[in-house]
Amino acid sequence: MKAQGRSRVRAFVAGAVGAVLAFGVAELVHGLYAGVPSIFVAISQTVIELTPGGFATRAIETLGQADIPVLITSMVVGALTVAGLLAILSLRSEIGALIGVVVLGVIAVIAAFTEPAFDPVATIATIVGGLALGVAAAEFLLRSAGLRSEELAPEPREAEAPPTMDVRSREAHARGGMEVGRRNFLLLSGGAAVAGLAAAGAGRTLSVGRAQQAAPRPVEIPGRGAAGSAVTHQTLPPPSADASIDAPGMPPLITPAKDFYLIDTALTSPRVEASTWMLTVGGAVNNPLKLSYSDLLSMSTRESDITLSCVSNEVGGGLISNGRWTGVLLSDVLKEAGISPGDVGRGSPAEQLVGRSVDGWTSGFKTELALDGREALIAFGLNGNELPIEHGYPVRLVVPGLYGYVSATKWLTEIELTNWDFDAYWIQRTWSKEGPIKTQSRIDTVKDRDSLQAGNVPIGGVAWAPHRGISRVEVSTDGGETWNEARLAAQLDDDTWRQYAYDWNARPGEYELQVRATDGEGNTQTAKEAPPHPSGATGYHTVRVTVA
Ligand SMILES: Nc1nc2c(c(=O)[nH]1)N[C@H]1C(S)=C(S)[C@@H](COP(=O)(O)O)O[C@H]1N2
Ligand SMILES: [Mo]
Repeated sequence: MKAQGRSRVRAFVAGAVGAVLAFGVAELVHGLYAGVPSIFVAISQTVIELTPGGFATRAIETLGQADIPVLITSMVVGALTVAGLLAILSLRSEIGALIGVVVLGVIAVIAAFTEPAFDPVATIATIVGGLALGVAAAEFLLRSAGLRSEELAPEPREAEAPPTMDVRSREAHARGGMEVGRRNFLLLSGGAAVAGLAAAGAGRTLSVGRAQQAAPRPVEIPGRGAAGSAVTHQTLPPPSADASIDAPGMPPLITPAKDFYLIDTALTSPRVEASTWMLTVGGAVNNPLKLSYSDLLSMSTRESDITLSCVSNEVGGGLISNGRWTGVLLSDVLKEAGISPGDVGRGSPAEQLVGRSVDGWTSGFKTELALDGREALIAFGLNGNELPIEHGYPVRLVVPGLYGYVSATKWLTEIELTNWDFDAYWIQRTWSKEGPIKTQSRIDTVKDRDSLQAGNVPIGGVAWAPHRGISRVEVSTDGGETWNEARLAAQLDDDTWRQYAYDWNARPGEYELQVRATDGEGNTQTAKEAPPHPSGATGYHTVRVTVA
């Protein structure tokens, strides 16, 4: 029994080491040649995509934040476990184990083929080669552990045997295999595992180095400033000073690109070349279009200040940022495609505008929202520079007033007009079909559990109700019993957040600070608390402080 247990452990180790080598080599090939996707990332990505809605949706929606380490760890543990179990299985049925390996290979191929861009021959070769190496290594370890001899010999006195450094120990030969002592088995497996990890590490380093984007370049529009053209390129003046309130902790009015919140389902951002990028505008349009990057830049462009927010943002959370976007009006492109407002009403075949990404991700919203005068953009610039890769380079959608999950497709490659039946990525995963951004406000200058000095304390932050604008912000210092009018910075745009501050004369005591905003239509945000799922969090941001 004991000997059998030990065989199993060794077989498991052999299989796991084989998996490390297989993934290590695949990762190294990926590092050396971008045409082969990271098989590990591809499989993890497929796991994300296949995870159904409900419980998992929040975890996935916020993958951009903290859950990647969790996912990677479970993927590694899962892969090693499967490989280890297959090696144990191979002790009884080599055919069974081999079938298992083939199944793994097929899964890897399918996963890799869902990656945006790859070289199929090299990818298959890498998967087959990696698996072959992994199997060979596991097989070698199984043999050197004496687990491939005709019958499993008991392991006599091995513990007492003096440790020996020669791999092909005589003692092992005597029993018909090439069994090595425990220490040598550990050395061999450890060495192979280290080699696999080194290959993986080298591959990662190479691919990360390749993915590093030079600092985003300034947006350059050929022909900007040319006289006598029907095409216009509208830029914005710097925000006026009165659009910002100066208080410690207040977020900048326009979020620097490097601080812009990041949410997507991509484990690694797709790399799309602007020179080969194409946008298809199709579906229920009269005049299907194919636009290159330079086609897009030869249309009228504009800058627009638009606050983007994630539906997963908790009350008081940071999944919201304000950008100065450069792009082409979605309505101009739809016009070129032969769409007019009369074509997109309820029940029409063009009722929904679906944005598709190179990675297959989709968003969808009422087409009429792109035609009602709001500055919905096909955007290629953020804060004067080209889009950062992780924010959708070269081109994405930005629609004022809608949460990102229904509208803000990054790495945009296709716009399809279709009827309302189609459900986009997060809708299939149980989030609301329509995603208007809810009126919300946040206290930034004071943090929960702060201990403050008595005296003047500015309670300030941001309030937002994009496309409706903010007309009023009130602050309570007594948990919502009474409310004080906050002063408002000038509204940069109805599509952006608005800064506010209330100058509080704080006296010693314990306080519950709250904020509430009223939008441009006169509706005050609801006090009713709701979680982000399925249509966005509500309730008042509450901060408890002690004043001494
Ligand atoms: N291709 C792609 N586009 C996407 C997503 C995604 O997962 N894939 N996530 C969306 C969501 S949920 C949000 S909130 C915004 C976030 O944009 P940002 O990362 O630039 O802030 O992008 C949207 N666009
Ligand atoms: Mo989102």
